[in-house]
Amino acid sequence: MERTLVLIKPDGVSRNLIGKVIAHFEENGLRVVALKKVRLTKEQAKAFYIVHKERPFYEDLTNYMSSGPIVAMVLEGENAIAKVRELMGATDPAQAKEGTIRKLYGLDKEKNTVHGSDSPESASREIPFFFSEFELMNAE
Ligand code: FUP
Repeated sequence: MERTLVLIKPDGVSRNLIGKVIAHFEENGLRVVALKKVRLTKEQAKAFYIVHKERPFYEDLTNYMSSGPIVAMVLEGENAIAKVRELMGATDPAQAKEGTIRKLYGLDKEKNTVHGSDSPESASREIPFFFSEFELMNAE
């Protein structure tokens, strides 16, 4: 069993897609371990995306991710990290495969509805960014 962090980004929350996105994961064998709706400050968004700090889109991305509420969740399943990445689809919704969340709902490379950890190292950093030990225990 593996755990990964998923975010439903402001475009997903504002368009009432929380239920559809979670259903997509649940119907594909992933289990919700922890779940919350939050709004990041600009500083928190910058900290979350710190690995992208040199990228040209860092400023816009962190403004966007702090522009409205998001939903954070920890999903669990076999190969959860890779499975979530597959179900999300490519970063650019125009390039994403048919049936993926970003193909179905994404608007552009920035407003692409979902985030999922891209490696075990990222998941280990991103899960505790949003969830305490207490929120993650006894969740089986
Ligand atoms: P992904 O892992 O598919 O979410 O995508 P990346 O790690 O390549 O990108 C990280 C974040 O930057 C994603 F939320 C999308 C965003 N991004 C932009 O806003 N503009 C771009 O041109 C590329 C990525």
